[in-house]
Amino acid sequence: MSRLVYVLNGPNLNLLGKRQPHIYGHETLADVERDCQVLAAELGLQIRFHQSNRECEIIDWIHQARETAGGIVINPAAFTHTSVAILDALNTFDAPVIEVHISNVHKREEFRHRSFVSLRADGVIAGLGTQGYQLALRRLARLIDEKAA
Ligand code: CA2
Repeated sequence: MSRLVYVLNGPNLNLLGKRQPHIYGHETLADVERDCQVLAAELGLQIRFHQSNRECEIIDWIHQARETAGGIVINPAAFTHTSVAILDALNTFDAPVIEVHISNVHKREEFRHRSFVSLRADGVIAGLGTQGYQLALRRLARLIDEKAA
């Protein structure tokens, strides 16, 4: 299986570390990307790290991943709770998907408790801060290794 992993981030996550640090912490998305790249190299993964405020762009990256990737880590941000289109796109992807949320969505407003993406995700990480991305990459590396064995 391909060792290429897409790490996809939804709307407003470009503001990470710049607003609401009490909820999302002090790390910027550039910090998260750097940490993911370092870990990916250790795990023998290659990553494509993207963020968009546009649903269609996220869907296009999922379509690209269908052709090339062995897994997807996705924090769909607010699209988590609204987007059947992202769920449909993920349902066309045959390899593992891990959903990540920096905050514990279950401790927050009721509308954040429902996730369309969780209907497809093989695993969900919430409330572990930005470390959740690294844990998701470790899990994907394990799944890819197991499949290759
Ligand atoms: O906890 C998460 O990772 C979320 O996916 C973040 C989304 C939110 O809509 C989800 O319910 C949970 C919001 C992302 C917005 O990110 C910001 C970061 C810093 C400042 C402002 C927004």
